[in-house]
Amino acid sequence: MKIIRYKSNPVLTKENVLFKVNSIFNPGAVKYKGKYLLVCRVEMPNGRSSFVLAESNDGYAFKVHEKPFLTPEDHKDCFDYVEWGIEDLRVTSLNGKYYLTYTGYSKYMPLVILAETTDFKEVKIHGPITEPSNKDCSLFPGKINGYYWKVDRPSAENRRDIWISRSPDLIHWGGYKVLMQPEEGSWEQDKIGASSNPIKTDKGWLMLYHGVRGFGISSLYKLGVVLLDLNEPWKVIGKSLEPILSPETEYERVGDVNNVVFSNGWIVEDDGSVKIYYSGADTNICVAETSINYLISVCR
Ligand code: M1P
Repeated sequence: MKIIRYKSNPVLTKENVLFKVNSIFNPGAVKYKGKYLLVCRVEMPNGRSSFVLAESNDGYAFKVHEKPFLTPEDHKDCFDYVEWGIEDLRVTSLNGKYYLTYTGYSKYMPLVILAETTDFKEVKIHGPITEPSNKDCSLFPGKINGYYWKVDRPSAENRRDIWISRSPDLIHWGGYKVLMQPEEGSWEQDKIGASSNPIKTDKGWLMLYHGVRGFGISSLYKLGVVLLDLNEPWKVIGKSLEPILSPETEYERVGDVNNVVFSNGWIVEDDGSVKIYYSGADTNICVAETSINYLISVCR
């Protein structure tokens, strides 16, 4: 199975949200109690983002909750670092809990916030786990060599590469290494960033990422995939030679930011198929389907 866009995309637009928002996009995704759960970014009328939950029995028809799930104001102990919004959340199931990593925006520039929940009602906010500037943080869904691992993108001074680091407790991080750099002269040449949490396969950790290339005054955001070594996850052992998803349809080409496909959530089914939740043009939520086998096969 290649990548197949759902025929009724987008699955969510701002018209599905019961309170006033400018847009709904960039969702984290997880299966919770048999349901598909999206933790969606909603840009509020003041231009700052919060998160709202949307749930579905089949992965296509979603109902958005009536109230926001998490807002900047919920961050009592670290409000200064999220005052301008919280964005692009990734969900990772670890140790019987769901860990949430997302971007906090403020006058200090973006940094990564860690939080955890068991029920998607009560959230324990741990606060920043990076300094600014940093974003696009995903956790590996298990320990490797006795450590937790994360990928992210330090962004200060125009850094544009993905880094990997390790931690004994998810709070204190070190052992930083460059994992991937954008390939010069290609579709990803300007910058890259990790998508959702890597998936463990018998061939390696499968990781989705976005790559950006500027064209005139706009930038094209596309998706690629890499395979990382199972025991030494800082080693890239395979990489898609071309993007696996590019902006093509009207709902990916035209919106608040034109020509963007961006993903921070995917769900693997028991049969090895994968639902990639993504946004078109920073304006809606879409789903595309593929399989683990296909994604591995394009990594050379
Ligand atoms: O507009 C496309 C994306 O731009 C940014 O992506 P990056 O993480 O590469 O900097 C983010 O603002 C993201 O939310 C947005 O979808």
